[in-house]
Amino acid sequence: MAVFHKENIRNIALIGHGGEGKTSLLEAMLYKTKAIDRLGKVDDGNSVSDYDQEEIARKMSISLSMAYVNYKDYKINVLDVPGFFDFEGEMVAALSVADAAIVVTGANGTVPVGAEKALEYCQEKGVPTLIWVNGVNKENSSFDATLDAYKNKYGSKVVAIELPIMNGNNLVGHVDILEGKAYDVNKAEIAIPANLEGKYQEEDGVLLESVAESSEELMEKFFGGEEISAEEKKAGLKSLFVNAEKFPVMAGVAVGNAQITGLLDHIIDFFPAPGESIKTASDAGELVCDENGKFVAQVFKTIVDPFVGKLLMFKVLRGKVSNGDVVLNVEKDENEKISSIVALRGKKQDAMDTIYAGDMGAFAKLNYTQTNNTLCDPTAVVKCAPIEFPAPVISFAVSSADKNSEDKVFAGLYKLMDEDSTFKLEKNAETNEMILSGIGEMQLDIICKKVKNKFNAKAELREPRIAYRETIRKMVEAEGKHKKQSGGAGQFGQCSVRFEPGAEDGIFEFVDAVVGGAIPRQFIPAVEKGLREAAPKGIQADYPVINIKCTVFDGKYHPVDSKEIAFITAAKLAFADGCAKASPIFLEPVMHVDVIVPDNYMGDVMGDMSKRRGRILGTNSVSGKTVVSAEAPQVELAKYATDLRSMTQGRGKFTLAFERYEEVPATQAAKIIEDYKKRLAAAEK
Ligand SMILES: Nc1nc2c(ncn2[C@@H]2O[C@H](COP(=O)(O)OP(=O)(O)OP(=O)(O)O)[C@@H](O)[C@H]2O)c(=O)[nH]1
Ligand SMILES: [Mg+2]
Repeated sequence: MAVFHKENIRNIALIGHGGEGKTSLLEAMLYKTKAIDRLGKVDDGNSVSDYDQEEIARKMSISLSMAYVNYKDYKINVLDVPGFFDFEGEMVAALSVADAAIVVTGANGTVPVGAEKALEYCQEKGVPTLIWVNGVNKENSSFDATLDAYKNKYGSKVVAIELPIMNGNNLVGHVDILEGKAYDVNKAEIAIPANLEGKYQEEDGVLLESVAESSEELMEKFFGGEEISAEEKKAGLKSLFVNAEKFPVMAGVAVGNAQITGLLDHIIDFFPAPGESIKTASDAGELVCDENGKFVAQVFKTIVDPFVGKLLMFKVLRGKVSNGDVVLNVEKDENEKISSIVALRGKKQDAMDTIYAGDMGAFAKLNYTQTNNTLCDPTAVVKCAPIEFPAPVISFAVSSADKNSEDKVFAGLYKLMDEDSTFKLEKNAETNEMILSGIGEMQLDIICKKVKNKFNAKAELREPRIAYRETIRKMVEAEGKHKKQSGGAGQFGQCSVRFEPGAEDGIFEFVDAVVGGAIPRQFIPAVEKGLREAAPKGIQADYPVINIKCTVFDGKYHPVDSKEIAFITAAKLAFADGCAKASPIFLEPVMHVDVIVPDNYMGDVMGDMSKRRGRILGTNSVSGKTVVSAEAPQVELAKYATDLRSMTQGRGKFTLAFERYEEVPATQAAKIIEDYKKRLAAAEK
C-alpha cells in the first residue's frame, strides 16, 4: 500500500444521533472512491463498518469501527461511531484521536439530542465539527428547516457552505456558497437555479460575515464593502472551522446514488491535517506530530476476536512504526515486538509495513497492550494523557445460566472488557455477587449476547442485591445455654449477655463484666468468639449486624462438661434470642447523587427524586445547566440511568457516591425479609 505522510492524511469521526446515516455515509465514501464495488446497506447487513453479528442483527452500530478511504492523493481515516447513548465511550475514544468530526444529522428540521450532545462534546474538546445534513432525499425532508433548527440553537456558529439542489425528492446538484457557483451531480458547472438565488444570497451574507471574523484584514474589507474572493472565503472559514469556532453545514444523500463528492473534496481541502487542530497531551507536554521524532502511539480501541485474537487500533502521534520494531508499552512497562501492522476497512485488514506520524492503523499479535496504553520508543519514554471514558452508571448482578459454564462466562466477560472500556466486572465481597456495570441496559444486554456469540456461554443479568446492614435499637439482656449429654462426654455452657445499640468502632464491641468466676476466665474468649461469629450473619435476614455492644455479665459452667465450643454455641444462642427482642432494624446505603440537566428538566428531576425517597440538598447552576444535589437510598436508584435518560431524552447525566447507612422504613424492611426467605427456600432446593 502507498505510504502517506501527515499532509495527506485526514482523521475524522462520524458522530451524532443514532440512525441518522453515519455508517451509510462511510459506505458511500468507500463506494464513491471505488474501495468497494457495491454500496452495502446497514439494513441488509452488508455494510463495511457494521460487520459485527450483533450490529447486523440490530441494524445499528454498537462499536467504533475504522475504514480508510483513498481520495485523490489522500488517505482519509474514518471512524464510524455508534449514535446510541449507551455507546458514548466509543465517541470519546474516536474523538481522542480524530482531528475533526462530522455530525451526521437527518434532514427533518430538528436538532436531535445525539447531535446536541456530540456538538457539546466537540466544543468542550475543541474538535472542529462539520454538520452533514443527511438524507435530503427522504420524504418530507427539508434542508432549510434543518439549517434553521441548527441556527436557532447555535446562532452564528452555523454557516452553510453548500445548498442542495433538489428536484422533488432527488438531489440533483448543489450550490457551492464558498465559490458562488452551482454544480450538477457530475460536478459540471450549472447556473444557480432561480429558486435558490434568494437563499444563496442570504447564506452567502452569513458566510461573509463569518469569514470577516477570521482576520482583521478581512474584517476591514468586509466593512469597507470590498469584495472578498472565494480563496479568501475558504481560507477564512477554514481557520474558523479548524479552531472549532464555526460549524460549516453541507447536505447530501448516503444511499442509492449517494451524493457525497463535495464532502470528500472539502475533507481534503478544508479539514485539518494531523496536528493542525487537536493537540495531543502527554506527561512530557504537547506531542508535536512529527514523523522524524521518536515514536509514540496511543491505542484507542480494541477489537476482540476469539479466533484472530486482539486487534488494537492506534494513532501514531510522533515518529513512525514498522514491523520488526521493539516498542515499550509505558503503562504495562513491557516491551512489545511489532510484527503485524494493518490498515482496517471494517473487518478487512490490509497489511502495512510502516505507519507515519498522524496516521492510524491497527496492531495484531501484541501480548500486553490494551486500550488507552501508550506505545513508544524505549529510548524516549512518554505517556499520553489517558482517554477519559465515561464512568459506569448502571449495575446488574451477572451469573452463568448454566452452572457448568461459569468459567466461560466470566472469562468471556473479562476478554470483552478489553473491547469496551466503559463496563466493569467486579465481585461485591459483601453480597457475593459478580457485578457488571456500564452505561446503559442495552450495552450490558449486548455484552451478554457477545458472550454467547463469541464464547458460547450464556450470561444472565438480574438486579443486584443491596448491601444492607442490621442493627438493634433497644437494650436487652438474654441468656444462652448449651447443654448436651447424649452419650460420651457432655457439653455445657451458659452465658448472660446484654445487647445494646452503639459500639466504640461503630461495628462491634465486646465487654467482659463477669464477676466472681460465674464463667471461668478461660471461657470468656469463647463467648466473645461466639458473638463475633454471630454478628455478621444477621438478625432478621443475613446482613451483617453493626453498631452493637455486647456485655457478658453472668453465666454458669460445669467442671467437667464445660468446653470452649459449648460457650461459643451458648453465646450464639444468646445473640439470636437477645437481638430478636432488641427492636432489630435494617440499614440501607444512602447515596449522594448529583444530577446535571438542562434547566428546564430541573422540576421533573426534583419531583422524581422525592418519589425515590430522596432528599434534595440544593441546586446549582453550572455553565448553563442545573446541578441537582440529592440523597436517596441506593435501592431506589438501581435503574436511575435508564429513568433519567427517558425523563430528559438523554440530556441528563449523574454521578453517585456512597454517603452513609440509614434506617430502612418498615414497608421496605418487610420486602427485605421476604426476599431473604425466598433466597433461603431457593438454597434449600
Ligand atoms: N433515504 C435515505 N436513507 C438513508 C440515508 N442515509 C442512511 N439512510 C438509512 O437510514 C438508516 C440508518 O442508517 P445508518 O447508516 O445505519 O445510521 P447510523 O447513523 O450509522 O446509525 P447508528 O450507527 O445506529 O447510530 C438505514 O436504514 C439507512 O439505509 C440517506 O441519505 N437517505
Ligand atoms: Mg452506524
